[in-house]
Amino acid sequence: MPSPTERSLVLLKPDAVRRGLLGEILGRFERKGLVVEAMELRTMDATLADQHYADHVEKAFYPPLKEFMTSGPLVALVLAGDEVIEVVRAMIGSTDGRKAAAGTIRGDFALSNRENLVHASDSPESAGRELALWFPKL
Ligand code: FUP
Repeated sequence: MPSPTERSLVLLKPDAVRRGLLGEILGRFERKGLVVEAMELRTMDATLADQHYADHVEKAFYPPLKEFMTSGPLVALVLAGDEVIEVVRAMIGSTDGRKAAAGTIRGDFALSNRENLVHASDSPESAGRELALWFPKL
């Protein structure tokens, strides 16, 4: 039996929506060969922010992060493909857009450690948790 295709929870953050970069970012994932299994424009509320960033709620950077993430609509995606979690993490680059490698999404389009355009699950465990949070019916 082949193993089921892996899934990742990806968010195109409010800065990506405001800056008109949805097509650019989504196009990169599509051209890579990843499959969009679900896609929804929605605004994160405070409760969802605290759940999504459960590991970060106590950190000093969390209040402004929460403010940013709830500041407007974002696009929540389920992407599927072979080793999609690792593949998407490589495509988005490191957290700080100023340090992210050229050729990555953050490296090419972000200049901030907070407004960095994309979230993507970083492990199978976080993908499972985040997919259940954002797309409980899937
Ligand atoms: P990443 O997995 O690359 O999104 O990064 P983290 O899980 O470490 O951080 C989650 C989000 O917190 C980042 F996308 C941006 C924000 N953040 C800050 O605002 N300041 C920091 O110093 C670190 C992270």
